[in-house]
Amino acid sequence: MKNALLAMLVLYAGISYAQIQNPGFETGSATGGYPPWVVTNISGSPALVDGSDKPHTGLQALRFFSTDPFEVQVSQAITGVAAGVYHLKVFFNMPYGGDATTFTLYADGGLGEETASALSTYDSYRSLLCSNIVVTAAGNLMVGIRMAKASGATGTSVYVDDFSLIPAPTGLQNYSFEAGNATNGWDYWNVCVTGGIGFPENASGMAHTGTNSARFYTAQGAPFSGVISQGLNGVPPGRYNVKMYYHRPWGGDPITFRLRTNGGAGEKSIETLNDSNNAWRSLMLQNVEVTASGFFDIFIECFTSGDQGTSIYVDDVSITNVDSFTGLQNPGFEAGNQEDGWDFWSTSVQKGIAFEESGTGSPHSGSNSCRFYNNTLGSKETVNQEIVGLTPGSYDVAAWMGHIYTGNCDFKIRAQGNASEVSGTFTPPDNAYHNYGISGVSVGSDGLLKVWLEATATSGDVSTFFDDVTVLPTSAVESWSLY
Ligand SMILES: [Ca+2]
Ligand SMILES: [Ca+2]
Ligand SMILES: [Ca+2]
Repeated sequence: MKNALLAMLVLYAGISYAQIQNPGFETGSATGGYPPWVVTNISGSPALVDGSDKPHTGLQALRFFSTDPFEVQVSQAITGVAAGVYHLKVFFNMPYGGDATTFTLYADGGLGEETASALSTYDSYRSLLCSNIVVTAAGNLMVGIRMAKASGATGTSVYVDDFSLIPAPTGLQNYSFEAGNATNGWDYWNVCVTGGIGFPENASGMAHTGTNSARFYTAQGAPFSGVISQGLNGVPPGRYNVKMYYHRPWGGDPITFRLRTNGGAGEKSIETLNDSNNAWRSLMLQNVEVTASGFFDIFIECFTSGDQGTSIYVDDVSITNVDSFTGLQNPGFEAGNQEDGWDFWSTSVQKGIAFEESGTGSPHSGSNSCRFYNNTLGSKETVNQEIVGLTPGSYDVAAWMGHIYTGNCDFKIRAQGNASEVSGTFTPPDNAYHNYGISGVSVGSDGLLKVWLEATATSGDVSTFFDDVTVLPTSAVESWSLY
């Protein structure tokens, strides 16, 4: 179905549109103001002071100063904007430090306010992007930024410069973070601090693919939270898998990564704790519905308690239409990058195909399996799949499992449809492959079944393998050994 927004974008392609006036605060002064910008003190009374010492470009920037808490807004009403979808970008700065200040960029094109926020305590200029502002046929657009210093008693200067209004392209942009950098912003992405202490940093030379990725540096002894986000539009309606790669190559604090999306049918999220990572890992959210609006918000959130300094990297975000995917995908871990269809929710997943030792541990069939390496007692690794399109009824879930090295492990299969979760734990007596399964998992009218395969190290050094997963109606199971 052709998206109505695509048609709107075609309409204004090549047509000039009314722009933001005095976007770089080059006209005016701290004493006379910067028309047509309107300053409103929401709380407190910060002073509008000369910002010519730290312009982002040109000779001047907007600057407020206060020792006390405040919230101030600067805004501008624009008329005659061609109907369509836009992104709004601005640069903000706290070059002298001070008390933590939240910068909230906002815009309203007639359908209500869109916002994007970042937190700063001390930093150079950073960019902030507010996505998918729909300007209606009336052509009116309100743009502005609010700066809120919630507490503290330190003299604090906040700077803003270079607003820009950008016609929004359709679909996912700059998926591999190859365009842009930490100070100008990665094109079409927000890479923003949302809590604690840290800042975006250049990531050249550390990439999952290409030469760049998105990166945060988090300070020692301070908690941190950040978000890497993009608002897509013009995405054809349907079901999508959303996947991203993350990395924490220098050690440091455990990081929780959360992938959160909204395609118009409500939020959906998945998260993983990364506490022993030394390689790129993936996180995938499955079966996200994008509605006819074509808007699709993707947020990659990361959190740390902050005892140690840490660098966090994210690269290669993808969206894959899975409308044609029904039933169990890639049951033998043979397809593509081994993980097609599966979300490896894991800290130490390795490729089964790379296994070169003799004895058990080779794939049960084909040339691949799902391999986890567990060298920490009690470490648990999970691979999961959210299966859609099943006929309602009772199902059995089984898989072949094996392990190698001196240690031992427990395997677990969990599955949930429209009733309580069914699970089974299995402790193989030896290192051979065994087929274990669970029975009687109820699938309802939505045809949805979530399956998790888990391996937990119970002693020593152990690599565990899953292969040849089956999901079959209970009545079809006659010859399995079910435990
Ligand atoms: Ca300027
Ligand atoms: Ca890249
Ligand atoms: Ca296989």
